[in-house]
Amino acid sequence: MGELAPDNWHLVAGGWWPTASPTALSLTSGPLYTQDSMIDSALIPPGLEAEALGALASAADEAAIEAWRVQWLGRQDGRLTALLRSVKEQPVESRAAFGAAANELKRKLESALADRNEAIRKEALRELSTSAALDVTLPGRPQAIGRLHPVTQTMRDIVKAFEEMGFRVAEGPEVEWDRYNFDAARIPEDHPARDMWDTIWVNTLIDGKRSMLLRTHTTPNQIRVMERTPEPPIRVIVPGKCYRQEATDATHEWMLTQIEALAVGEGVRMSDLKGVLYGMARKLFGNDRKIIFHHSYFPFVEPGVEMAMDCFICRGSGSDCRTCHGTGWIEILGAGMVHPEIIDKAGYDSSKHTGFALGIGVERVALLRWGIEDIRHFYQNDLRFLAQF
Ligand code: FA5
Repeated sequence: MGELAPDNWHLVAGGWWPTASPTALSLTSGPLYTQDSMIDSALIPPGLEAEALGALASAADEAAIEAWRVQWLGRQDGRLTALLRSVKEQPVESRAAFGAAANELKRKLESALADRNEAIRKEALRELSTSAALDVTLPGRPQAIGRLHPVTQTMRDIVKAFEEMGFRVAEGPEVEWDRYNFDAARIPEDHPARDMWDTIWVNTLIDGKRSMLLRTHTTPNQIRVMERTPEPPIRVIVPGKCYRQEATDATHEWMLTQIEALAVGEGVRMSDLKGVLYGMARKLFGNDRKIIFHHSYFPFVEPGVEMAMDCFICRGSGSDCRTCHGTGWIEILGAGMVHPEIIDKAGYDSSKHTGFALGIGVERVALLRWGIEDIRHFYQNDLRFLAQF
């Protein structure tokens, strides 16, 4: 379109439109009129359709197409919208024909817009598949789904077994005071029993003394729980990590997980302790595994026992099995009746209240469950090992 108005046309919404004069309608037709168009060029400015379609064809991306849509079909200021609005200004005798022609043009432009959008989308996909050498028809890569560490799984199963027997769960600190880890458990300084736990100390002196350590067992939580409980009954378990300066081997790690269990009340007996241990073992291993109790010494219980299960590697035969060190058994926990002195120190009356306590090694239980021959696999973070559980 030129700057000067052709005869009988006026400027509407950025384009030239026939004037409302009936004579004008018969006078307009021109070189821009497209042969295949069904749109009457006597009513709609010649070249308008060609101009719109030409602009659409040269819109090369989604943003340009959107700009075109707003310019031509936009509800507010679209050129075609303005054309349609101008229908009511047309003389009555040509109004219907004008409206039909304008609507026909609108339909054409909308259809051309849809085609152009589709063409651009296909072109983008084609480009992506060649330029990025991406085969969009390939199935997606499966996502690796994480899972709980086998020691965590085992810990949760033991906790659940105890919860089903009426125990509640408590927590205690991993960095512990000497007096909870040892003194309150009847292991004073220079007591030979301290050698049973090769301790990792925190390098902080209080009154010139090492007083803080990484707890060597979960037993200090027996004391912490009793301190917080004015009156028995108590039925509690305390799971958590412990640390020892160990020379590691197939069944010993320097970091281990224990679950402490404590039951205090009137008339609690050794047979209750054995009942709880059999209950737990049956839940975790079924009825087939063999269990053995040995007498053992722990300063905080009297009497004390250790519970072991038949070795899954040598099937209990011993010989030169490196997992059970030839004994045929793998020890999984220490236990016993809470020492009366500890009951009394907690403010209870040991002539009335008795209790049992036990400390399970969770990694050992996990070894037995899955027949793993070396405890050190657990913390080497080798996914080929961990992904099996
Ligand atoms: C104790 O730690 C006592 N506190 C247990 C106890 C609690 C006895 C309450 C009586 C009453 P012991 O050092 O034996 O005991 O350890 C208990 C269990 O932890 C062992 O049976 C074993 O299963 C596990 N365990 C001990 N040391 C290690 C280690 N280095 N690596 C892996 N597991 C271990």
